[in-house]
Amino acid sequence: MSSQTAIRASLIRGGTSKGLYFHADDLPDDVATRDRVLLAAMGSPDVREIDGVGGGHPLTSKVAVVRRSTRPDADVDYLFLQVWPDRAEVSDNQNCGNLLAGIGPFALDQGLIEPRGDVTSVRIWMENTQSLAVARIQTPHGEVRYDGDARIDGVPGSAAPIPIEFLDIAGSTCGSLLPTGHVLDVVNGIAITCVDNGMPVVCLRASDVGLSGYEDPATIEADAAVCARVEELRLAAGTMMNLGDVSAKTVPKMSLLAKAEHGGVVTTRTFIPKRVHEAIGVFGAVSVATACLLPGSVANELCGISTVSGEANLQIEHPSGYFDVTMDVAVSGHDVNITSAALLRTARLLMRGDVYVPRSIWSRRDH
Ligand code: NQM
Repeated sequence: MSSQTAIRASLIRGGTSKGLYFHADDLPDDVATRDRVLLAAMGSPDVREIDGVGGGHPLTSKVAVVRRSTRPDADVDYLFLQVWPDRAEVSDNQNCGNLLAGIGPFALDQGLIEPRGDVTSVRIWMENTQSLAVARIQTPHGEVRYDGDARIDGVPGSAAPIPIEFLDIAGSTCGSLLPTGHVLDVVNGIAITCVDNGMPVVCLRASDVGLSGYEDPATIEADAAVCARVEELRLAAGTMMNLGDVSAKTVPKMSLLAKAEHGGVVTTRTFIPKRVHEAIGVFGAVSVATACLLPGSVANELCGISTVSGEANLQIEHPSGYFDVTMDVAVSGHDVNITSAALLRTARLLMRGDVYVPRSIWSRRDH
């Protein structure tokens, strides 16, 4: 008998992240056992994740669990799990819009749904935030097409475009778009805007913590005093955003803003939360773009956009380029409602097969 348990899995780049994608049925039902299996598969805890397939960074230590949906409005359900590289912890407290880009290709590839013509719309129920996304996947000749000429910043080369649309993500984690009830709060003397349009994010001026906002991620991570100050703000903001004690949580994200440098609306450096993102998360970008449209927010003051009803295209600058977000905006009096958001991602299947974990961690016969 083999000393290892083989588990069906695919390794997929989704947007600017990378992770293992599983059928829910191939993992243990018991959450504690499932988490031990995922930690072993990724090689956590170990900063290099040398004894697993994780990449030693939160952006490359991710898992998607997918099943056929029983909901009438969805094709598949998607649960995102963040596997911490450096500590033995698996967290479901946030969503991931980057791995989301790989869900349609995975579901089609694995026969969880059938292709429908040259482009298949896949309706995805995002379990972490209890909200829907629709991703349009290129399926000429009944197969997922991965090559194409769509480019996203943070990924070399080009690939098939995957446009994704969200309808109802406002307040999906914190309960409301403005979880503190205000567009502007002051914490430790620093003005912040707390927003949740798919991801809880705290926007603040980079200059308020002594940065220009144009530094590269490694320079910011090396500045222990800045990191401590940002974390202190995050802990305070987390409570104000109805998230409780966030010391062990991956939300809220902290987005340090400065005036746009390259023609976008604003420049961002985002703590996710202990590392600084090389780009920006998908829902993170949607939340920052939303803050840009809210009069009186830290972001709006920096970018000076006057909000109008209708379609708004916003380019959010980040350390490796731009993130384009398109939103439908409805303004009524002082209220600004974002009725939908859309963006472009790409994804690529990198490997399909079995990932192995020691049998002592999970023997499928115990399942
Ligand atoms: O905000 C990083 C990423 C993410 C999450 C993070 C994401 C999102 O870049 O939707 O995609 O903020 O933890 O994958």
